[in-house]
Amino acid sequence: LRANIRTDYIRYTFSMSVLPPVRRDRIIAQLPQYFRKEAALHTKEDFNNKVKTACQEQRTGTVGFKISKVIVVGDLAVGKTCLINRFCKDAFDKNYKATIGVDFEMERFEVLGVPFSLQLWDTAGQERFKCIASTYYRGAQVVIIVFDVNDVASLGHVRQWLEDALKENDPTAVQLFLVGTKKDLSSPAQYSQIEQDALKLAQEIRAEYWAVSSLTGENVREFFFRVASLAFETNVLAELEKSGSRQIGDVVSEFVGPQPPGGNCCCRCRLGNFNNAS
Ligand SMILES: Nc1nc2c(ncn2[C@@H]2O[C@H](COP(=O)(O)OP(=O)(O)O)[C@@H](O)[C@H]2O)c(=O)[nH]1
Ligand SMILES: [Mg+2]
Repeated sequence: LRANIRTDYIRYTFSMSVLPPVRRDRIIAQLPQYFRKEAALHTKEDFNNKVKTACQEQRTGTVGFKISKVIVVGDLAVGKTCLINRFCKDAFDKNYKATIGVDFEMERFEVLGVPFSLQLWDTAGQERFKCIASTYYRGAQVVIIVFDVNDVASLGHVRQWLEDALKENDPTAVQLFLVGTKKDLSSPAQYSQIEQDALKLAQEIRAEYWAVSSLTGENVREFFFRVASLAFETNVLAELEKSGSRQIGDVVSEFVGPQPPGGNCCCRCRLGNFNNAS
């Protein structure tokens, strides 16, 4: 406990004295809405009341020092790096990273007045060889699986990416997003066709579905704000539960898509279809 307090103190001192204020365009005061109601992690219009109260009363414990790990996976060339660059640098297709191994970007937010950071991990092309190191996956709170809306095969590989990511994580604790990229390249007719399949898959694996274009920027900011908000909300609720002030019966995340057979479920259901198929 003593060591914890000390680390928190150091982090606090560090954040107070070294870090610049959060960018004005990273301030979240209202819950950003889902993209499609059929495949949303939850459909509430506002942040959980307990979370709002805790933030108002500054009872969010260590959440203000917390950094949530977000990993981005998916086939090579579906647009993972461009998606991260569009959000973090507001640029498209610049070669910011010519590194070997893995790399991450830090994005600092302020949610309901509380500082909150996302650590966005991007691969350096190892997905080409299907050999992403387990350290890349480990400890992820959010898993973003990316596919190209113009490439049906990349959607077909989503379950494999999910299985790889969940091997290293507690599947019940992971918040999952399925993101279709390069929306600018598809006609409305083509897009709506693949969206049907993507929504169905998102419901099966209990992911929140989004479609974006990193080229035009469509939905990119909205998407990451939603990720930050839901991750934050979950962290505050967990913190409240830890401190015992949460009442039994509260729901942290309520998935609204059809429930997979077998009722209440977590990872087994997420992977069930895949395992059956193989
Ligand atoms: N038209 C269009 N092209 C994109 C988009 N996102 C990525 N690309 C292109 O797709 C290719 C692969 O992108 P990249 O981000 O490197 O894919 P990664 O391998 O998944 O990281 C690049 O040539 C990008 O210019 C997009 O939203 N629209
Ligand atoms: Mg890349």
